[in-house]
Formats: sequence, C-alpha cells, structure tokens
Amino acid sequence: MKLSLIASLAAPVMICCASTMAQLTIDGTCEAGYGNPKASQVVHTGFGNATDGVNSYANGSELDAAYIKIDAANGYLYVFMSGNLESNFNKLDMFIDSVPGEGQNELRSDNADIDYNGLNTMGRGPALDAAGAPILDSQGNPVIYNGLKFDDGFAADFCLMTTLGGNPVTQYANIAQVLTNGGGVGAFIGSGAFSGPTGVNLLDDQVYGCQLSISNANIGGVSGDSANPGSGCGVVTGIEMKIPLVLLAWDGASDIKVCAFINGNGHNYVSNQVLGSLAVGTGNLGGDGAGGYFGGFPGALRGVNFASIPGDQYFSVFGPDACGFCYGDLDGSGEVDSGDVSLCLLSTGPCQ
Ligand SMILES: [Ca+2]
Ligand SMILES: [Ca+2]
Ligand SMILES: [Ca+2]
Repeated sequence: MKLSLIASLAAPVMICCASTMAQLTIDGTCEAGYGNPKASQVVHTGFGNATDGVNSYANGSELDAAYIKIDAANGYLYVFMSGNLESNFNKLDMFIDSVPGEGQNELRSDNADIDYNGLNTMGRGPALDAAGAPILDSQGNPVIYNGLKFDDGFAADFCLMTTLGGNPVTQYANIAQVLTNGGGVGAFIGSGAFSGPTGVNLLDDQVYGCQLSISNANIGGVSGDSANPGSGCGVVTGIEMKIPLVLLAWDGASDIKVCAFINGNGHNYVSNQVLGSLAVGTGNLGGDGAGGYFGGFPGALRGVNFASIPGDQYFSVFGPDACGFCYGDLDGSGEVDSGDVSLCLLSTGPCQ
C-alpha cells in the first residue's frame, strides 16, 4: 500500500517536470515554469507609467522584473521581462553574454548594421562632423567617442532589439552577433501584429528560430513617481522571448548573463529602466549618463558606463533570485542593501 502510494505520487511529478518547458508559451504572460525572477526593478520609470491596461498598445515603458530559463534539451533560452513597452517605437535593447572570454565589454561601431544602424550608434568610434569628416583634436588626432560600457565581467556576445508601434500595433525585432573584433551577422527577424487591443501577438522568426510576444496589460509594477517608486515584483505580463542557444554559441555549461534596458527610438537615449536595476531614485541615463542627449553616430551613449554605476546592471541564470521574502529586503532585490535604506529614508514620516 505504502509503495503504491509513493509510486502514484511519483508518476505525476515526473510528468510535471518533463513538461515544464513545454508549458512556456511565447504569449507575453509569465508561466510558473520560469521559476523566480533573477532581477527586479526598484526605480520609478522615467519613460512613462503605463495605465492603458490592454495587451497591445501602452502609454509608457517599464522593466519590472526579469526571468531567464535555459531549456538545454530543446536548445532554447527563454527570457521574460515583466512590464511594458510603449507603442511609440521606443526600444527594448537586450545584450547577452553567453561565451566566457569573448565579446564586447565596450560596444564597437563596426558590428552588423541592424535597425537603421542602431547597434553601432551605441558603439565606440571616431567623432564625425555634420559632413561626415573626422573631428580632430588640437594635436591633429581624431577624437574617439566611447561606446556604451557594460559592467566588469560582462562582455556581450549577442544583441536582440525589439520595438512596438503602428496601427495595427505591431512588434518588430532585430538580432546580431556581437563579436570580440566586430563584424558578425545581423538580421531583421520579422514582425508580429496584434489583431486588436486585447489580442495576443507572436513574432515567429522562421529563419533563425526566435519567437517574441508582448502583453502590455500591466498597470502595476513601478510607478512614475520618484518619491514612491513601488516595486517591480509581482507583475506577470510583459515581453517574452525564446532564442535558439545555437545563436548564442553557448557551451552547454556556462552561466548566461543578460543586460537589458529601455532606450529611445533612435537607440540614443537610455531610460532609467535597466535590469539589473539602477539605484532607487535614479533618473534617465540619456547619452551622457545623467539624462543629457548627445545623439549622432557613433558614440551616442558615450557617457553610459554601467561599470561606474553601483550594482550589476545584468542578471544571470546562475544568479540569486530576486523578489524573495527576506526581512528588510524592502525593494525585493534579493538582498538587504543600500536600496532598502534609501526606500526606508524616502518613507520617513508618520504611518497612515
Ligand atoms: Ca508565456
Ligand atoms: Ca507601472
Ligand atoms: Ca554596475
């Protein structure tokens, strides 16, 4: 009797585990199979707090939390970013570090030309004048603008950019290799239109095998108020994607790290919605790291250096869970740190 009970309990558990990955559907809704988030947002959004509450269009962008899952058996990386992507062609720019010892810690400007050269707009290269001629310094040497710099220990090997807009509301995406010495292959991977405000979209890339979907239904998560930012924990809709591991040149064992941020529609003005999160109260980074705009090509983000910003502006498969229950972890970042102290100080005063 006891043995048969164990056997009958064991059987459904095994079915459950074997089918966990099959339960991840690219539909903009986060399934339980993702497990716990690996990063959560503690910063109010500087790109508009979404209030529309429908799947397709949205009047703001925020990255509330990040989930990441490797399905090695079937060869896919799943990433879910809960939150919203405004339907005004602002961008979700996502970089993946999947090959140890390779990739770009500072973006170059000689990568594949994707999304109107948006990837290279963020990269390092010679300053050009309005006529496209190199700008020289007082010594007669070319002025070189920095590229966007990631944290120490993060060197991007792959880039995925996605955006949303138009009528009917449609999602578009581009991918590119980010190779140590530049060059590489990139491609526009298609579009996924919504049938209506409450429909579900799917961008199904038949060439490279990526799939993406968005649900903009979230009206919770972080707010647009720096004094009461709220938390990104608990949001279950957002931007979902599935990327073949072969595109990432993954070795089958190493950690996979992701840095993601909402950027302006020309990939030249970084918001304050970055995961891993910036510090509580941080404003948009812009191009100069403090909310100022440079624009141009290359070096449009030459002041954005995640290595100089406290904390890791990336999350990873092997990293600690976020949004855990931990006394004192007020911002749900998974540890009690300066962010919690900041939240506490921002809340100073009599309780309601
Ligand atoms: Ca899903
Ligand atoms: Ca919100
Ligand atoms: Ca950092």
